[in-house]
Amino acid sequence: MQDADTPNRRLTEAEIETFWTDGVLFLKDFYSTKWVDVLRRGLNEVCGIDEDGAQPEKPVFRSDAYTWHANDHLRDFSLFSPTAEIVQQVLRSDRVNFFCDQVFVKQAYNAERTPWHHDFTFFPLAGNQIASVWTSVDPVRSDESALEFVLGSHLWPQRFRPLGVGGVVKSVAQMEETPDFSAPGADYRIASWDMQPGDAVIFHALTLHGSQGRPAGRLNRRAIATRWCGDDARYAPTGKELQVAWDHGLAPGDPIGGPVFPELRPRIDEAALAQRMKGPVMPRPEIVAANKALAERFEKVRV
Ligand SMILES: O=C(O)CCC(=O)C(=O)O
Repeated sequence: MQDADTPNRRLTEAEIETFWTDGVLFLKDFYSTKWVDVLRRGLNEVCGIDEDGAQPEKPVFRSDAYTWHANDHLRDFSLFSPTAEIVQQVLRSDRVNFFCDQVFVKQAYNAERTPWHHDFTFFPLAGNQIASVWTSVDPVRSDESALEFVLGSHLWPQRFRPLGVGGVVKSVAQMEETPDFSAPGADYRIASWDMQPGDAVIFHALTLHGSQGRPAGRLNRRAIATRWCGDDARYAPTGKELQVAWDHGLAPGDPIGGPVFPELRPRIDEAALAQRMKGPVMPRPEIVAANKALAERFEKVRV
């Protein structure tokens, strides 16, 4: 199996401290053009985008998770780019497991905002060493379609209600509604960066974030977030969070690991990845059906 690429430099202690103080760290020129290219191909394939073709008449906001199981470009980007190693540094973790990828493609002229949220309440996970790395293969500006972060919010005690497509609540726990942190008069420290392809942001799973829409006249914004677990992360499902349709064999409280959430640091778990390296691994239909039934059952008990 190939080795993962090494990051172009080590993070300084001050940068790692910034991550733990602000909940987010901007990484200029983190991905080489090789990885931007691999990612662009993967996102185009997964989202059916033809770069030379006409823009869609009805622009959409596409969000798909766990695409690395079926798409080889996104598998390679997730497993073999320098991401796991930078996560290991930031999380000050011995071990790093890949949890999943999630693609976020705002097609041209899609003015839809990604609402403020923190990822933690969407994940079937517990722990403090959980982070995401977000990057876009298209330039983004801080005043449109780049992610915006509420600095320091990962240290707040609140857990805000996770809302999925159509306003469906993605948790069974009682949680408060997320305020509009960018409303006029709201007084929060909000940070966002103009980003070029290759730039990335790494942020804590509890850091509140969102993004503005892609205004008319700009092309697609093709982005991905890869999600990562460090030493203290545990599997902690309640039934409604980002569901997993692959057989991972984990029980609540188990450390993250195995073929679905492979360990990549300190070394790549080759045995766990053997099947995926042979070819796509599709979701198990019976697990998809069981997840759907579980979510519907919870839907009836609205929180
Ligand atoms: O790209 C976006 O608009 C949203 C990304 C996001 O919320 C995330 O990565 O958690």
